[in-house]
Amino acid sequence: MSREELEALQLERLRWTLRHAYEHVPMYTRKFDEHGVHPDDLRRLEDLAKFPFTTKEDLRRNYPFETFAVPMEQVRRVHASSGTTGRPTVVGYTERDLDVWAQGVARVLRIAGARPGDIVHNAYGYGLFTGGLGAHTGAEKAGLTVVPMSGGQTPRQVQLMKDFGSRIIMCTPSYLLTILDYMRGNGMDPTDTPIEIAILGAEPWSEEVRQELERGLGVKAVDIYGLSELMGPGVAGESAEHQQGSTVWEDLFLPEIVDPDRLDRVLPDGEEGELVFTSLTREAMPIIRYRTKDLSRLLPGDARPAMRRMQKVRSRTDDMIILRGVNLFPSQIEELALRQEALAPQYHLELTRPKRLDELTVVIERRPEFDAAAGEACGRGLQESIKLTIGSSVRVCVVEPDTLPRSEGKAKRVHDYRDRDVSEYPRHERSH
Ligand code: DLL
Repeated sequence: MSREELEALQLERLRWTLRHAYEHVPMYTRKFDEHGVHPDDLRRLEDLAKFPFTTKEDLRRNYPFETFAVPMEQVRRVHASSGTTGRPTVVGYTERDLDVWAQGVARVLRIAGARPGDIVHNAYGYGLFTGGLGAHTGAEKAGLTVVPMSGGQTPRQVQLMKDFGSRIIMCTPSYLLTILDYMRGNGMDPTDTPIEIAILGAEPWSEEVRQELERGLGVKAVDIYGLSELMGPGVAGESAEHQQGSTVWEDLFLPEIVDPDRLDRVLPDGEEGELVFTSLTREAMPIIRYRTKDLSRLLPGDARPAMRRMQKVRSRTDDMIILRGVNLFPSQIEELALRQEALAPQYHLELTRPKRLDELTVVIERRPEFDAAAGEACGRGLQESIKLTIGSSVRVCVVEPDTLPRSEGKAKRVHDYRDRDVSEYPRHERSH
């Protein structure tokens, strides 16, 4: 499809989506009316900028099913986000929505290099989280064989991927680090598995982690992006040939980049800002201009020239730590840490407020092949490089190998103790 043909299709689908949302979801009727817009006001794709945004808060307020645009007898499945604070957000799918979702993931598998006969080891968590079932149905749709492992039970995962000859693994990048670590720690050669391709997502991961995993396991690691509010994994996927950001399935989702501080401003391609998506085919739960909080930029297509790519998401607007006036993102620290040869990609960021000022401690493991002195030296190196490149003074606490908890799904990197009493701080924080 040429870009012109794609845009014509987008316009037609967008018109349908706006009308469907306005006519069947009271939340959208209200929002459009309050905003003084009507679906008929959309004449060109650019007119979408006139329509109001949708936020996670909007979805929470309409918990559980008020955002559904079809009667319940047409809803075949629901998923929900983890909802660490307050109510989860619920997502519904019609039969056709489930089919489109599977297609989205199947396309990701295809540009990642999957071919008929491949066995897919699926270690995304099954359940309300969209990762497990999303990857599962996508792999089936792509005509592959799925092993529905879910997360956890690492020794068994390793055994079965070897026994079954799985060529592809799908899991979070932090869980693949856990698998790599487990193999190294148990005297196995991590390159001695049948896995050739790892399709990783659900959390930010740096180029440094990509290299660590590719070298450590002898695989090609590509990105898969998505979020439950839009459907789940498979909104975009990265080509194994280029490894330069994920192609957005623009016939299914319309991406925009907006200035996170001035939301009325849609930014041109190439500029960094907050990703905003509008669904183009969803029946059960159309979503209009959903603010993802993910920071990215739109780039020209590579593997599928008519469709734009999104730069790999390294941070979210709500991940940003403001440390004594300096803004920093966990991903920046990860990148700097992995340039220190004796430091491992297992780390926590701890925020405390011992006196009245915020402090940040990077708690990071030493790699087992280095001694304590080398670890300490690299810890000092990391502290200096953070000061130099980000401008913040932080503490770095290098801990023994294999002492931080390992991730089986999405890793929790930032631990915020600022509102806690000092007596509740982790032990190494109390002495300062
Ligand atoms: O994490 C869906 C998913 C499952 C994507 C499996 C890929 C693989 P949620 O739990 O709703 O859905 O979380 C969505 O996770 O807004 C991003 O902040 C983050 N995220 C997802 N994929 C990536 C990625 C799933 N490839 C939120 N890189 C999103 C960076 C990602 N962040």
